[in-house]
Amino acid sequence: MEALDSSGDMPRLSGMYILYYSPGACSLAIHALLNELNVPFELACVDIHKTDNRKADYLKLNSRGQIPVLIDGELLLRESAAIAIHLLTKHPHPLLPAEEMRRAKALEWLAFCNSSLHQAYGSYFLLSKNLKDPAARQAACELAAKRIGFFWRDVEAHLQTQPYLCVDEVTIADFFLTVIANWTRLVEYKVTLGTHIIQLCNKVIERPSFAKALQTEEIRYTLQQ
Ligand SMILES: N[C@@H](CCC(=O)N[C@@H](CS)C(=O)NCC(=O)O)C(=O)O
Repeated sequence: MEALDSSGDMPRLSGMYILYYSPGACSLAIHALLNELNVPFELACVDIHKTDNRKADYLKLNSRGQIPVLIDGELLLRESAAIAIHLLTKHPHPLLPAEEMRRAKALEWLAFCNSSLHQAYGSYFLLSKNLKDPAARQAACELAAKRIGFFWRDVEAHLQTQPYLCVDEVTIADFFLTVIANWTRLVEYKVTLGTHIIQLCNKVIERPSFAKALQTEEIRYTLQQ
């Protein structure tokens, strides 16, 4: 799976989506969604751990150097929530319910996962990677980990009486939640995932679409309480 051709030009395959992804990153939710929708797509690996996303050819696609990018014909789309909504608008599916109230709640939880929760981990990773002074690093990372824990406690409380974020229906928000939960093993400080969160994630990873995406990206999925 090549990210780009050597000229840095964007590959265009007619009638096929192209997803630029990094293994296990937030792009995994889009990858699983494309499987779930059963639409033709091509994957292009841009491994953020190898800093492929900082290379000039990728920066031509996304000047922010972030994953994911979706190519849909002439459309180049960044921001995973926008990509998810675009795909689910083009290919209506229960992962984004049609009924107004349910749809609104699914979008609310998608926004929470994609902004608040994702960003809490993003802050932790940024600080842990870049702060060199050990005491400053410890203080900042502990604070960032506390914020992650705060959000997970809120989710766990919400799930006490229901299996998914939107009551009894799995939605795209659960896909994002499941991807992000797997980043917890990368946090050096104690972050507890409640039993209801783990049950939700286990149900999501059993879905053939999600399992296939994990297998393709060669991701080990391990949640610890
Ligand atoms: N709001 C963006 C966030 C994207 C994002 O932060 N992606 C991460 C991977 S999960 C990334 O590309 N990190 C590498 C970097 O920012 O340099 C989205 O949802 O698409």
